[in-house]
Amino acid sequence: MDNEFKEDVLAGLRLTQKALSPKYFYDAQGSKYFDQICQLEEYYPYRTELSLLPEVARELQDYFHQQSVDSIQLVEFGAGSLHKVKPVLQELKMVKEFIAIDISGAHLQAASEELAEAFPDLPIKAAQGDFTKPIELAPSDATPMGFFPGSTIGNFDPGEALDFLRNARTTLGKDSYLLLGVDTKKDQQMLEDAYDDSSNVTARFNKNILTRINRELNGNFDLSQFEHVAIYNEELGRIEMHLRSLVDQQVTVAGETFQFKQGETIHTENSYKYHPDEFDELVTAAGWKRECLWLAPDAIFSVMLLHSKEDN
Ligand code: AVI
Repeated sequence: MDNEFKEDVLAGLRLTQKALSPKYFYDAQGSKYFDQICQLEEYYPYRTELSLLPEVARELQDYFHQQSVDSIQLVEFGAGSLHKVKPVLQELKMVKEFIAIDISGAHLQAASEELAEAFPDLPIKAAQGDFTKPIELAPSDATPMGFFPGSTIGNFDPGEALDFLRNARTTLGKDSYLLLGVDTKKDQQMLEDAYDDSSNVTARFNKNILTRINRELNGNFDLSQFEHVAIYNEELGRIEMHLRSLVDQQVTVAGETFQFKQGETIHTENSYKYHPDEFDELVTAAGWKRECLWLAPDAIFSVMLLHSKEDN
């Protein structure tokens, strides 16, 4: 992991448009900052999706009854803190087992133990793994349903999102379902405020990647010489986060020196926003079919149920 982090960071800083992968935001401090972001007034996706989920789960219960599905094997991808699955489990009584997959094993283990206290009768399994690749699930008689909330799919480029959807179909198999949270296109100011909040929590979250590089890769980034930038790229339909150098400067990481011009940026994250119909093109191309769509008031967030009917 250390070596992969080092190679990825060095390769990213050698690019003409310097870039770092957003997956490296989430060290212990970065995960804490992300939890703080979720509590911000400006960051609407977290609370909006959370308030939609009880209704979604109640309607799913009726939908599955109509489909004669009476038991579900629920599989959460990139499970993290397991906040979003609680309202689903509370309402969707036909879930017979829950499997949480995440790259960070330690965080997931603690969250699963807490979940087990709230749902003592539910078999819960925490599996450490890269959920973006196909995974072998333990055989089950229950109908598999994947769960990928939070619009984390928006942090993938459309090509990567398509790969994720295809791989999820392979993992979940024939006649499976996928419940997805997808953030929508909306007023530009609302989007930019969500990623550049007035308390500067997102700025600290973004800059923390430099602190991590300093600590783990013997870097000497001076955080006061970089500013957080979040802009909506309308053409590509995505929020872009960058760290912009305030001066001409040079920075050393793992013994290699990098030059920065004043105003030059490191691109740290994309967060794509999709109209439901636009997202449907990815869904169809990946072999899924959208069965249900839930929109929050003013269509500021969407949750959708996908179904794969045919064999993979
Ligand atoms: C995790 N992911 C869905 C968040 C998002 O909204 O793209 C990450 C984030 N970045 C800045 N604020 C939140």
